[in-house]
Amino acid sequence: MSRSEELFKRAVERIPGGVNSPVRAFGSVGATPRFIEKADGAYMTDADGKSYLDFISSWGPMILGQNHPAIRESVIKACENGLSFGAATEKEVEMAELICEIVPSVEMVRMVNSGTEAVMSAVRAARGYTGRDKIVKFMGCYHGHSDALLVQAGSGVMTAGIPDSAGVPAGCTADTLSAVYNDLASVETLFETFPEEIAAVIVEPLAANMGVVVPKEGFLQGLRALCTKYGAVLIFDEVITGFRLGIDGAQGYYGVQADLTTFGKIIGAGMPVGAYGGKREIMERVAPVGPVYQAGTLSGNPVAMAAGLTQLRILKENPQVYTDLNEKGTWFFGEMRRIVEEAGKPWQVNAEASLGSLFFTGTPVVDYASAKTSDTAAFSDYFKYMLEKGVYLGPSQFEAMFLSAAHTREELSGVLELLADYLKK
Ligand code: KE4
Repeated sequence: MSRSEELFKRAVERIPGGVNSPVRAFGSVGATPRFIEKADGAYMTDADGKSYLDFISSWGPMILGQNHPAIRESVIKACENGLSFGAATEKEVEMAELICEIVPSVEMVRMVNSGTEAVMSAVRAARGYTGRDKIVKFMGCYHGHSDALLVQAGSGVMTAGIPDSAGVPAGCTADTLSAVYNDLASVETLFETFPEEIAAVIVEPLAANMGVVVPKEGFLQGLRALCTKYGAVLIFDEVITGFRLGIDGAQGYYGVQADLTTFGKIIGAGMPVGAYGGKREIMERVAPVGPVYQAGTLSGNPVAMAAGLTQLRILKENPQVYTDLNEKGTWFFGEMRRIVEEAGKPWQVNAEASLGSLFFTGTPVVDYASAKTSDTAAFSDYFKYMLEKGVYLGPSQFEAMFLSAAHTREELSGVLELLADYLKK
């Protein structure tokens, strides 16, 4: 029995599914999860000493690669001053100033401890600011596990095939309206039906939790216009895209400004960090200056801020990182598409910048319904083949591949060869 199998056997006794987050369980791909011992650059090494080229990057945070020396050193240095104070610190001011400097639509920002918290808080701020109750989300988008957002969600919810979570009272989702990603008419209909009741529209500006689904031309611009017309808050959930598509995220990449934006992942560089921010007039409704309550013992934790500040400063001071990363992504996913076509397979490769997904369906994937036409059994077979060959993909058809600055073209060429061999099977 491998160490991972031994550890998994123990884990399932004391942790639901043996994991602290469902997408790690490998349940949907029918394999034993690998228990990871360490990671460096583009590689992770499991408890049995086997190394994998890593396409998870901790689900996005490790854009510069794992175990980056400067980030590691900043964490160690911060630890020497203590781990947490429950009091204001200079690093929180620096982080807030840096985010507001980098993202033009963000005038004020509040740190929290996860993307879930960031989204939950942003939705509450939008409701408090507008005095309205309803929110619009898109089927297949995932915004963390707060009650109101667990409606036809993507990521682990979609992977598990549970359209909505048990344990969420009907009242918690009664004001959550679902629209179709890339379908502006589905949003317009909701606004026409509830012209003065919709507090916010929340969207992944580049969807990455039903696999990668790229916004159609005009989709984001249309959401911006509808929210402005009806006085609703446009929330961009940039937990994945923030500081990934470019230094100013999807807003800079697609040229559409949100009223509120949620962040996570990259801003913590692997430490537990989330944030929400945007228009001053909205954020000043948040306690203690306003009536919208939100709090957190470890929010703005100085060690986590040290990690995030180091990563964001490296990204801000080295724009070439994005040029190289996005060119690498365009090449890699373009090659994947070419190899799939040359193999005569109908599969779809959706990609944008350093994010991409191979969907096992002949249907163009533009929304939740088309993503769900994918053959998840075929994906599982592909996943296990790649894992055996030392390539660690997200263990779900409905997750993205994340490239980092640490992935070399030589290593990626090796993955493309494995894909070509696999498709010949
Ligand atoms: P967290 O609470 O997991 O930090 O963030 C929730 C969240 C919010 N918004 C978006 C767009 C997200 O992608 C996420 C979390 N992403 C998943 C991966 N698709 C996290 C992985 C997991 O659940 O273990």
